[in-house]
Amino acid sequence: MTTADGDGLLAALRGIVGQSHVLTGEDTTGYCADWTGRFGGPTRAVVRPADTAQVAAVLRTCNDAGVPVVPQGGNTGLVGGGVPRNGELVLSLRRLDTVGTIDPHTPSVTVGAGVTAATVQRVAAGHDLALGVDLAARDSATIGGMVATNAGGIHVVAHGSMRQQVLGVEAVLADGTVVRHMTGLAKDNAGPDLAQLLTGSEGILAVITAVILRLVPRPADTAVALIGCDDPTGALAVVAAVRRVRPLAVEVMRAAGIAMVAEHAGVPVPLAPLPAWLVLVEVEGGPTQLEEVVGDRPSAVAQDAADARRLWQLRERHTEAVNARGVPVKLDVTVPLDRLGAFVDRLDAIVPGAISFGHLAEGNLHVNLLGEEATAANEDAVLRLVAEHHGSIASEHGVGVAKVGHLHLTRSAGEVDALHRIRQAMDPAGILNPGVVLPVRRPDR
Ligand code: 2HG
Ligand code: ZN
Repeated sequence: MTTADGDGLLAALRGIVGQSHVLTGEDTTGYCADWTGRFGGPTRAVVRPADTAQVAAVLRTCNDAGVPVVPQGGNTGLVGGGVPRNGELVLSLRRLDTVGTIDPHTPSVTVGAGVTAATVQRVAAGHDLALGVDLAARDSATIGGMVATNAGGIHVVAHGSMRQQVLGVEAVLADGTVVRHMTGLAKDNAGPDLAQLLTGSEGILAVITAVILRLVPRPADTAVALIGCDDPTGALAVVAAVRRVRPLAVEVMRAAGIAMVAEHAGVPVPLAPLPAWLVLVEVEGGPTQLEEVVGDRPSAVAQDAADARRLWQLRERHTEAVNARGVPVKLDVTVPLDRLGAFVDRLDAIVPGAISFGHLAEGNLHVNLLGEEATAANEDAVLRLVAEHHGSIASEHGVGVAKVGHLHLTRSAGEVDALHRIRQAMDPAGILNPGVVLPVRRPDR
């Protein structure tokens, strides 16, 4: 059997995963574009393995044939790291959806890469536990993709990003070698940590097939409030106040974004007049926990669960409201909190129409450029502004293909070179997600 030609390759892949799990032509549509419509391209085929052994066989076959592969989870990424660009094979991990039993002692669960965040939350809730990371795309985002991109979301202030949740990993290298470290031990320092190396590696070092996730206690009660502020300084005062209780989420929005969501989704805004800055806080405990946080600021404190959901919708429906206005340029950045005000002043001068919102406690702003402002020149100007303010150009969505050209603003030449060397060692033929995170290096380098 030769796999160098397309037909031979597809026949070999069908032999591994079965006829119906190698998709071609129109059947690949849902796998070829990202959620915003900004990134994507054709694929020669989408391959849907059922288990780790099949992932290994698919990768071995592709490696031998020199065929590039894009690993894909729930396809909720926003930087073009999980969709084909130029005919690459898509390796969909969604069928790896096994959920193991929960370990109640070191609260944790073993899951396949294709299990969604919402499924883990549901299973964990049955044991009064929760996954420490939660995000708006919970119903589609898969654990493999969330680990591969080190997803953050709304509870980072309480539990950290995916990096802090990973206790073990199973992955397949480009040549089909399966590597496992699935002890799930709370302490385990026997050498460099493979799980941490792969967390945030965006599919360029290996394909994650399973992980052990730490689980956190599920809070018995939570309280939610929307708080109005005049400016970033006022918003940061809320962050300082909420850190004195037990914060679960500290989210920021601005008047233009809230007005856009209210109009798009028909969600009522409980504050009038609309403040320039709005902070949505969720804390552990009852509404009394919020008294000092709210102080005498304009606020709406949720009276019941339905109220809380409505307030959260104002935040979580930003992404779809932005999308309804056209294809955005999304800039997911971190700015040190002590420079947030200065950064925002300059940002507003460069892109006055931008919709920015995000995870305030970490200084993570999602700057969405729309319409005439969605240009490469504005993207470049904003990312340079972030670097000038000592921030990161990739906060929680990853580098993908979107920010490869700007990586040098955040990572030193020495770091980038080290990453190239690690990649070269783990995937010598360079078949895994070429062009993502790092620019493609020619073989003679
Ligand atoms: C969020 O926090 C997501 O809602 C998406 O990270 C951000 O749409 C965006 O720009
Ligand atoms: Zn976010």
